[in-house]
Amino acid sequence: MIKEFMEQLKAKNPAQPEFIQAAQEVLDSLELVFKKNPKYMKYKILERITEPERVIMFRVSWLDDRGEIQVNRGYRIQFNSAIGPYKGGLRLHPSVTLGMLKFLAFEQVFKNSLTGLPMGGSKGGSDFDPKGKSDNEVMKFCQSLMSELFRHIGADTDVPAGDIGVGGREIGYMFGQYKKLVNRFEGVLTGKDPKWGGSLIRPEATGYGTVYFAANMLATKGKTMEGKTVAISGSGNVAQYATEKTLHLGGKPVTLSDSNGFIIDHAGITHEKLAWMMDLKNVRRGRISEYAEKYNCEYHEGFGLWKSGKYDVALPCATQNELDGEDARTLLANGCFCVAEGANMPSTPEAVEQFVKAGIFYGPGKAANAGGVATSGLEMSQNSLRLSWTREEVDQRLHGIMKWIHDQAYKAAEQYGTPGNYVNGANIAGFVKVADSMIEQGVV
Ligand code: NDP
Ligand code: 2IT
Repeated sequence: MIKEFMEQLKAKNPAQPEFIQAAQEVLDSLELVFKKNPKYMKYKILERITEPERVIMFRVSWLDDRGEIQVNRGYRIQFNSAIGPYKGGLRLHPSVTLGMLKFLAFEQVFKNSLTGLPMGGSKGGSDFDPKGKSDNEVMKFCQSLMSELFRHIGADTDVPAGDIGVGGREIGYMFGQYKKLVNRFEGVLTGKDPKWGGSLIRPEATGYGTVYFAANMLATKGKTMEGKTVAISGSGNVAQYATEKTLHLGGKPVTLSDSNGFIIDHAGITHEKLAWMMDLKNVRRGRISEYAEKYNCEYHEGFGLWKSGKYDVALPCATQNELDGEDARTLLANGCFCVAEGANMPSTPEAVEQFVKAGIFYGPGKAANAGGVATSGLEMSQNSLRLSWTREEVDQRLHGIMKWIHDQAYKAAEQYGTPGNYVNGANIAGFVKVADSMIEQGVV
């Protein structure tokens, strides 16, 4: 049944390999649910849940510093609003296509449902490459993007946030333009600076949440992060705070990467080295190779990080499909027993299969990295209340939400006869709430 449906989905969505990959993974888990609950067939939930409610594509023209006209393509995929206003990040990267954003928006639907907060799923962005652009050019681009996007979003309609290539600076430029256009100060974006409506802990939340999720999985067998050697990929927002939380919990982070290569610091990345790296990446916008020069450690070009040594825990925090079947086999052969995904769909289907078969603690992105969007949900709540919670209060809530997500996924996996399989658990727990809400709201 799922096989036939996937054939139709592929025919309907040619040249969208990431979307098909994400859908296949979710649907494989749902076979178990459909057998138990035929109502989802009757209500054509598969057909409806794989079709975005709305796709917006638009031209983004702007003037670069030389006065030349540049043209990019902007997108917003409003995938599902059954349980709340659309919610999801904006990605700025040259690899952005419609299919890429459809995969991310689709994942977001289930992830947001898992958080227990009232948020639908969406994603957007552009093929604009922020690398090598001046602040002025980034501002011009963000303003142009928002001069179209503003009419499709709103605090109760669709609330974008950051993702690859979108951090505090970009959110600031977009928020300024939105406010000017609508003449309203509202919580239309999350990841804002705390001076103008942002939540404390939102920058930290995805990375912190990923490590909390890993710790929750380990705790089911009485283990902790203490003393574990941890491989982390990426060096952006998620990787930075995954590194910090690993240190807080007594682990030893030893790797980081960017799109050029990776470093291995056998002595361990300390708080001081991390602070230097964050300045390198967030302020000076340099390359990770400079870390190796500064701290005299190994640097390798390319993507060999997962095969580069013996790691107890792996936290992929860079991008989709960055860890393949061979990487997974090598990690397992070298004794890795815990993988928590800070990035969205970083493991290829073959890698996922290896991890699940080996029965290690494997936390898929839609569960393990949900702390970011969950804290965005907390930012929305604070904006609605017109007050701000303390760091401690937000962190405590984040802790509670990550435990809730873990337990939901853990229980659903058990209930459907695949104990310890967080892939099935997360997909099923995320799906049921959205699907039942869709049925209750009629054929719309
Ligand atoms: P950033 O832009 O801050 O950092 C991205 C990092 O990944 C950089 O080190 C970047 O290297 C590397 N990277 C990006 N694309 C590629 C690529 N194609 N190949 C190799 N390396 C790459 O993004 P985030 O840290 O915010 O996002 C990282 C991942 O986490 C993404 O999958 C994102 O969807 C996911 N995520 C983010 C959340 C958030 O709140 N920000 C929430 C949940 C998930 P370089 O600088 O060289 O490009
Ligand atoms: O993939 C993700 O969950 C994000 N990029 C964060 C989305 C959000 O709305 O905070």
